[in-house]
Amino acid sequence: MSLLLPAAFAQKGTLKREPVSQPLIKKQFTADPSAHVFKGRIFLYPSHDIESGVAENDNGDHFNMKDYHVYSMTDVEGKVKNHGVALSLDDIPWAGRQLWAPDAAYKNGTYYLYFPAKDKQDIFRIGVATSKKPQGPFKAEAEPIPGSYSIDPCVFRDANGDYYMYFGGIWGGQLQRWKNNQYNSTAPIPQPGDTAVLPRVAKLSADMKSFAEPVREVQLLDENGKPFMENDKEKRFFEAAWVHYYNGKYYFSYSTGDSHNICYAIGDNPYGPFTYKGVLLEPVEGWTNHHSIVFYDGHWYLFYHDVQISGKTFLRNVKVTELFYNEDGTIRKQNAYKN
Ligand code: FUB
Repeated sequence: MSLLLPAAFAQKGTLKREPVSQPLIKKQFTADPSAHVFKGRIFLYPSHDIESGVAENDNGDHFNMKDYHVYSMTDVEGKVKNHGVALSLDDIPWAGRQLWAPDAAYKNGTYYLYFPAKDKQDIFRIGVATSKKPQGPFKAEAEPIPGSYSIDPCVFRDANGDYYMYFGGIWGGQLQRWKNNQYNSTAPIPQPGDTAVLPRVAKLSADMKSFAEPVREVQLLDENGKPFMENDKEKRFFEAAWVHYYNGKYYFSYSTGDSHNICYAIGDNPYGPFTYKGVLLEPVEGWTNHHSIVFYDGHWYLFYHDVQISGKTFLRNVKVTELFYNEDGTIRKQNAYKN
């Protein structure tokens, strides 16, 4: 099979240090990997990065993705299967542009793909599409999820069968424009001295296609139980929420965006409060840092991305490394590079 990538991209290695792991997928650019175990396999729901010719800016307009592919594997060191196009922008009636980081969930024989896209008014909304197979193809609903906004949905299934969607991202993700679930197109990006913008959460309704309750802020607190300020750039929420459960606790992890960490906080229930515990993945090569955490075959894995293949911040490649906990439930910090 011929390589889909131009040879220059496939050969260019830009990392200044040696990475701990190699790209999982080399024939397409992939990012924001949401991993789930379905039917005994790891399924990956990544963004599909492309070179669209849009100039880079702080709004992220250059992340101009037009479809999703789903991947799966039985072994993190084995073959990764590309299941082909799972959903295209052209098949989403309400969407205008920019298919950003998706997630997936399963309930009662149906698989759900959740995805952010700008609507025809250029406002980010979150859509849902369904399939009888984890790899799709998925059929999008005619409208976005009512009351949804911003980017980076993460759907978490609690042990009692309730599902929660976490979402939000500041700057180009537009989260700063939403206060009390009302939109203000002129709201500025957060400034030093402002209280940090909080991620959002809502329980999903039984049909998985709407919110069962008003969207609320996720309470994210610093080590001293205080809200983060925008000045706390190394620790405050920016985008890329992910929630997992380990040993009786809920772990809320996220990217700090312009300081490029993946941090995590621990809470006692799906709404939090979540108290900051530290960095779990240090900055990777490239501007964005976005991850997921999944338990498979007796091991915990951290999926993430960097730009090892292309050297370009909007042409990323997905990777995986094992994740380890300390005895007290904290997570051992991952360095994406060998020391
Ligand atoms: O892939 C587009 C955006 O970049 C994602 O939605 C963010 O989390 C960042 O990774």
